[in-house]
Amino acid sequence: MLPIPPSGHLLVLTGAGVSAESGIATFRDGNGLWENHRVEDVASPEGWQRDPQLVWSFYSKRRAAAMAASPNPGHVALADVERRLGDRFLLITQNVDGLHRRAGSQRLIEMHGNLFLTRCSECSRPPFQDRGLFEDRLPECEECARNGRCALLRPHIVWFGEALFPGDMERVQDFARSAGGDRFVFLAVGTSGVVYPAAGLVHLAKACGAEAWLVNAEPADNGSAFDHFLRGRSAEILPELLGVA
Ligand code: BV8
Repeated sequence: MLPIPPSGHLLVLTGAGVSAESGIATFRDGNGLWENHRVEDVASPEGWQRDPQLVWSFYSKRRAAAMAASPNPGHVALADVERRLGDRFLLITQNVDGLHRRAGSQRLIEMHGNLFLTRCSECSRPPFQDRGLFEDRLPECEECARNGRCALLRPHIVWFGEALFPGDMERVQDFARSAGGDRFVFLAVGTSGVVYPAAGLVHLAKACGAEAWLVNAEPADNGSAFDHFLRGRSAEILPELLGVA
């Protein structure tokens, strides 16, 4: 089990590997390719400008896959330990599939957005819940249409080359700084450690006194920054590691 005494803090970062055992493909499974497109090309403002229908097809397929998936024991274990630690726990995920929330996680930051939120690419209307599938048509903003403008709706996702949502990283920094006094554990699970700023969080946590653990099926790009590495499947390791088996 992770050494988290009653007064300790736990900061968790998850990546696509946590959802793999729910049947959701990871980014590097196909060597970062999706239907022969580089993910970075589809999940980017340039890709959106170049071919918005391809982008909506990419996200529609992932929406459908996420709707058909269920949380696995790794997601459930993280929701359970949150109930035990309360405000001494924070989960930040790179995943956009919504499975942490469906497993019951509430102290959760979806740093790269969520597949089931859509927003206007032009106006400032807030993102809204959307389970639509747009494989062969492009959704348009009704509010812009009412004002005589034509604007496309887009997934509320942080694409490569886009800034994270305001406040998300600050919330993580505040948590890490508040955690530094007592036993503070940083746990990264199911991530290749390739994408920034997520892959830099281990350095932030360690600068605040954290002991860093990595649970992953293979060594990660930023693996040398961790104090402990448990190689294996998150759905199997997390329940035992978090003492909720
Ligand atoms: C920004 C939404 C600045 C899309 C995503 C060069 C060097 C360093 C950085 C950069 C660089 N060039 C560009 C950058 C910046 C760039 C970046 O990091 N690029 C990478 C490719 C080098 N970052 C950005 O652009 C970020 N923004 O920097 O903004 C800025 C500031 C101000 C103003 C303007 C701009 C934004 C990054 C966000 C991109 N969006 N997601 C979508 O999901 O459709 S990232 C995308 O990759 C997903 O969120 C995914 O989660 C994430 C990371 O991948 P992983 O989660 O780690 O998944 P992966 O498949 O790689 O690995 C899975 C791991 O699990 C594997 O290791 C596998 O072994 C393991 N595994 C598998 N099964 C299991 C398992 N482990 C345990 N159990 C299992 N069962």
